[in-house]
Amino acid sequence: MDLRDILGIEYPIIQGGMANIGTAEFASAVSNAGGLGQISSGGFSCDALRETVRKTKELTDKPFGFNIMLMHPQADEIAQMVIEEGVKIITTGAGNPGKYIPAWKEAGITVLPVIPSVGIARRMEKAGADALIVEGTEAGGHIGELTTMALTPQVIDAVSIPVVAAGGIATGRQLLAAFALGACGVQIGTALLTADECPIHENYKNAIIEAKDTDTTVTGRIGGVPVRILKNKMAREYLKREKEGAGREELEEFTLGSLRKAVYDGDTSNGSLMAGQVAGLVSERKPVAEILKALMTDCETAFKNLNANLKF
Ligand code: TUI
Repeated sequence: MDLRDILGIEYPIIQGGMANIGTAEFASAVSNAGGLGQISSGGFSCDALRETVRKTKELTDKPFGFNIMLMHPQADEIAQMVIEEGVKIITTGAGNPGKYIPAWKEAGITVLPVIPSVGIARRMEKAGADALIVEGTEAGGHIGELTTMALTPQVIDAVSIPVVAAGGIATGRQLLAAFALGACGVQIGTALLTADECPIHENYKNAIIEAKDTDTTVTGRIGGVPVRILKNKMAREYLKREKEGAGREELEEFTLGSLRKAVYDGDTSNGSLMAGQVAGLVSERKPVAEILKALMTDCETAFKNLNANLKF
């Protein structure tokens, strides 16, 4: 099944639901460019998100998604609000959306949980998910243990619903690789952070552009929730607190508060600059439409090169 047919979009590319970043303006820019833009719930109140849904509908007549971050303190209210506002596509992250799926399906919503392992994939299929987004540990933000390369084919073998690959995808070559693994499309985040329409602070964009392959680290592996961010003073401070035995709640608050500092204030020392391992591949500022187009044309070129070079 082609992701374009499942979601009614031009390119098989979903914008990841990045906390504090998926505004009406950004999500609609991605949708207007032919991908699936997504409103992100992380960092916003339920009331603000209701307005965001209404505004996004004004800014695009194309399909768009709504990502529910399940650790959101208002997750229950948001899960109901999206039904009331007529959202058509929901993705979820950072938890198990099983209890909400029956009501969403009743409302005719297409549901794509983001999952980090085969066990959760199986549970989501049973719960009625329409497709899955398999996210590898290369991704930015809250992550699981397995890589996209290892996880994607194992989930595809375990379920019979379509699978989208996420984590570690920023180029046409990686898009092709995702298709080679059996995915029907991709979700990208880091590759969109430097887009002209992306609402993060210029300093955050510059940090992504300057990042090299080894510049991300994972906080929260010991005492909190694992989150991939760019290495900086904040990351060192977090890892130190974690080693000293800080509690999960303190660490979570530390991360989410710091994300705001990165996104809004451009504080690259004390902010939590969530980014995937592909930050080292992201080196240009471009409009969203150019990023998506380049992914597709580079994927096609890579495919032709494969045909020319791969002999059996
Ligand atoms: O959710 C994400 N990425 C995120 S959420 C986020 S906001 C945040 N900031 C600080 C701390 C915590 C959250 C930033 N980035 N990606 C999808 C994702 N989902 N990754 C991992 C999971 C996941 C984990 C456990 C999905 C399901 C799950 O199920 C556990 C269960 O209940 O069985």
